[in-house]
Amino acid sequence: MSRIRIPQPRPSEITPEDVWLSRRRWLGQAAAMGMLAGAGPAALAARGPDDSLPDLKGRPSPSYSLMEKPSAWDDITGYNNFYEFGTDKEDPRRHAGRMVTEPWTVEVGGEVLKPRTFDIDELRRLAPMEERVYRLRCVEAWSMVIPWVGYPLAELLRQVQPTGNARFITFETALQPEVMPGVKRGILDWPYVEALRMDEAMHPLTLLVFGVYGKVLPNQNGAPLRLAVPWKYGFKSAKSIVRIRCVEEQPYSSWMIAAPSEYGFYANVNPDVRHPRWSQATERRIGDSLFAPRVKTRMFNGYGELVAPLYAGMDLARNF
Ligand SMILES: Nc1nc2c(c(=O)[nH]1)N[C@H]1C(S)=C(S)[C@@H](COP(=O)(O)O)O[C@H]1N2
Ligand SMILES: [Mo]
Repeated sequence: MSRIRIPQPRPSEITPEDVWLSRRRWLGQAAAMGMLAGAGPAALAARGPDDSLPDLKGRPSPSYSLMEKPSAWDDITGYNNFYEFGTDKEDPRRHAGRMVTEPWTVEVGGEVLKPRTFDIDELRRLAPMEERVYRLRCVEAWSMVIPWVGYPLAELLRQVQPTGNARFITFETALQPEVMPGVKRGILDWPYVEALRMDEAMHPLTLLVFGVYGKVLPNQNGAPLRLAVPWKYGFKSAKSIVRIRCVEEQPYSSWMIAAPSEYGFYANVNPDVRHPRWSQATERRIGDSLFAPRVKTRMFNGYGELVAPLYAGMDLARNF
């Protein structure tokens, strides 16, 4: 574990200049509208979070947050990709309520010194919860701004102590075919599996997420725990995780198996590398008016100052 060097950004490096600019502009607007009193992104939702969900608050983490207005609760929880429940954006909200999320355990093993199965309550108490506003950029060229609640995945990995052989890590997600109409229809090689390189998994931006907007995750967003890896296309951020394994060889993810020419192992957001069937140069911001211009997609989804060193010397067109 100590062999893995975790980049520790200085505060001045954390937020690119244009984000700082939008932060100042946004603060000005928010102050003018009297919105700052309530503080926290939850106070800014067009329509607030669902009161029936239990609270899960996190300490705001400004150094890792975009200072942009979060997308509406309704978009974040009503326009989803969770193929186990179907391929329409409305399917997850319609069907995911039937997923059983209690009891829930996560088995962590493979190349680790202390393999262990954690109960979800144990995981919720493992480290202090933070609230981080991240951009989620889907490979389908749309994006949202989401206030996640969680802590760095590195906190969990510290507990199990990856061995020197651990070069990659896989995330296997829930498989409940009786309540998952998408699983019955094929589509992907189930269970949904994603993977990262070990240094990506240990990076302080890689968040293990338990909540959104100050509430525990709704099922359609990957309850009870999922990843948020904000510099990569959204499909890398596996939902409803049940098993984590540290491994030696580069694994195959479900999407790589389904369409190897379209979905690579790295899947770093990159405006210069086309998906074979569409450009990745711009994105549609969910919630914008139909007449709003598309937004330019940024290298590493705007997180380049933090993560570009991970890929020094790599050809990112080949390693897409
Ligand atoms: N288990 C699982 N995880 C998944 C997916 C999925 O289909 N199944 N879809 C991925 C994709 S393509 C995206 S864009 C994000 C969407 O997360 P959200 O619906 O919470 O915005 O989840 C990712 N995680
Ligand atoms: Mo996606």
